[in-house]
Amino acid sequence: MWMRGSEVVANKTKRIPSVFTVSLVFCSLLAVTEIVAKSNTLLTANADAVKILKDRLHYPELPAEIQARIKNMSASQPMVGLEADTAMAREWGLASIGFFDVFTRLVKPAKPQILDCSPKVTVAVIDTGVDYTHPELKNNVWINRGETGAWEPSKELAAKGYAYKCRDKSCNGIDDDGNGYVDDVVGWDFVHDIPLPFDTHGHGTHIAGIIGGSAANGMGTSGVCPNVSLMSLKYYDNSGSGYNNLTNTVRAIEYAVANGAHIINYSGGGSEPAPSERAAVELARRKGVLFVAAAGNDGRNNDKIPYFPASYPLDNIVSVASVNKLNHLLPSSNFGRTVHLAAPGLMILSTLPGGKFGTMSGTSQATAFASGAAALLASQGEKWDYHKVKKYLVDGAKPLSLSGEKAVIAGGLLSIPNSLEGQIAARSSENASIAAKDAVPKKPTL
Ligand SMILES: [Ca+2]
Ligand SMILES: [Ca+2]
Repeated sequence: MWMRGSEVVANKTKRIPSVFTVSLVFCSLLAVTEIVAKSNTLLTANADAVKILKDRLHYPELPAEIQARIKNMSASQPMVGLEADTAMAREWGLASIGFFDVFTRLVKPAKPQILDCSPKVTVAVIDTGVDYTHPELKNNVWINRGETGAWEPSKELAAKGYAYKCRDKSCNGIDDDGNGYVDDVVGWDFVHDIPLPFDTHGHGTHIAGIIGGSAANGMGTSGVCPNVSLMSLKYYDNSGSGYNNLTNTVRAIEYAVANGAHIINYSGGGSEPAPSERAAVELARRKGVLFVAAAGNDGRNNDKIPYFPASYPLDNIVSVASVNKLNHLLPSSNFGRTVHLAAPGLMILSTLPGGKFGTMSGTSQATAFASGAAALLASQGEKWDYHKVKKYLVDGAKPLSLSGEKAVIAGGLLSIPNSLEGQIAARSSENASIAAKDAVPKKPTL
């Protein structure tokens, strides 16, 4: 079949994670790592996740080490709970976005108008997969309820001699919820087309931890929205072709939209547009999904040389640049009037596969901070509306001296307190106008 010009372009297009440095600091960095090593109860999870994962050992694509870890997961146990997270002080990003102005060190709201992050909010992490067995992430795994629960083969199937080892919807080999994916309980691995989107790279797990790592469990740090539901969608394979990574990106976006994600985090991209990808982000827009995307790490102006998907001119996209501790744009970060926000992106401490922690840098990490903030705003009891949440993020940004062409639309840095205050103010002004309308008499009083 002949390909149209645009599809030839798509063939060359690469979609790669927007990270530029990785520091996999394992055993020596943190006391956290020692805790992980000593405890035999850290691989506990909610009962669903334990059952689901244990039933998945027959997937040969997973490395033996990971299969062994899943096999050794223990049954659900109470979390250690309500203990300040040991590494929180080392993670400068949360402090930089004003997180501790509105949340305590146990990540409880410091003001009565502010609500906790809600598990009803779902963020799809379209990335290299996620280590959903990580002690910081396992309690925040999105579960597809259409693929859980006891199951028995029908009499017809049994009569045909079908032998089912698994008597649960999560592993019966049937697409119980009819969404086109068999046994997709925690998301999907589009690279291998299997239901286990496990991360063997590190990038996706790092991103997931910034968005929604657990708080007050005495280890690691905290995500910006530490109770959010994290849907894991693996699109990236570093040995795969650019075309495959793009195709898998499109499928992952479509999955996220069809399966209830409010926010999509896409910490990746490439320099060439692709009609199929744009159509998928437009679909997300029509379905009311916010698409938070990395501005890219080429150190250039996206207004002149765009970076996709961040640069598609769609109003559900939030494009994010990265800054350091001094609020200077990283030299590697893209910028421009088509970039919405800046967020922390240098040496960010977060989760890594295997129960580990380490730092990574780039607009990928900045993007995850913005997604976490969007999830927090979505948790405040207001009807979900991506327009509003994007506005709170952009209007609430803290002005920085990003000048000239290096400015971004918001004029600066993601600010959790400002965005939450903007949301509270908008809500009270809406309530006031409703009250004023109610106060108007229905008939003139003569
Ligand atoms: Ca399904
Ligand atoms: Ca099933």
